[in-house]
Amino acid sequence: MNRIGDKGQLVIGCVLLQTILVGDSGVGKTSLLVQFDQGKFIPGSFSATVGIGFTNKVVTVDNVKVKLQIWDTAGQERFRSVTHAYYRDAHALLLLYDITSKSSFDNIRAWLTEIHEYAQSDVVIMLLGNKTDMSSERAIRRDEGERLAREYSVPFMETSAKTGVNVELAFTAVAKYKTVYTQWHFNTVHTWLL
Ligand SMILES: Nc1nc2c(ncn2[C@@H]2O[C@H](COP(=O)(O)OP(=O)(O)OP(=O)(O)O)[C@@H](O)[C@H]2O)c(=O)[nH]1
Ligand SMILES: [Mg+2]
Repeated sequence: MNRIGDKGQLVIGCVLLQTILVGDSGVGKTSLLVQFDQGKFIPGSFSATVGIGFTNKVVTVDNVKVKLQIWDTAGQERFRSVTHAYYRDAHALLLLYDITSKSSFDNIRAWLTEIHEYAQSDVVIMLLGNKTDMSSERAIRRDEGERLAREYSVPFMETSAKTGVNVELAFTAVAKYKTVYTQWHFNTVHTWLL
């Protein structure tokens, strides 16, 4: 899938990036994906994901087309064994907590233990504190999220699936971290199929 990039360079190939959304039930994984995919937020009653769902979305990162195949997992404990099966093939992982829920933040360490057990060692992990629009109910300060992310050497962002703040940025950031490319020739970018 070769094409000419916007700076006139030849772009070769297309990268497939398998990305997985994980975190406690109710933190906003499905909402984040809907906001990223369709640019909308559906308010109202919470409908927990059953099993797993997936969405494809193509983003362009530094002139490289990246096809994100995003798996939206169920946070509920009873679906955990289904989710484990998907960790192994994931290149990138978005781990969410809800800034208004201390328990969802406290559970991040357990999620990271699980990730290290089941995922590939080179998986790119990004920690996201979601629901920043609910500032009056905030239970976890931004710097607490930053500190935890630093402890595990993972990038961190606060997002809102409702307003869309940082949603696109979070997905393109993981694509950027994981997209492998080299300046192959003076004006040629070469990409690998992951
Ligand atoms: N205000 C606000 N509400 C949100 C946000 N993200 C999600 N919600 C709400 O939080 C509830 C749970 O959101 P979901 O996206 O279904 O949560 P989930 O993480 O997919 O939950 P499981 O599928 O059970 O794992 C819903 O009522 C959403 O409307 C956000 O950024 N801001
Ligand atoms: Mg869900």
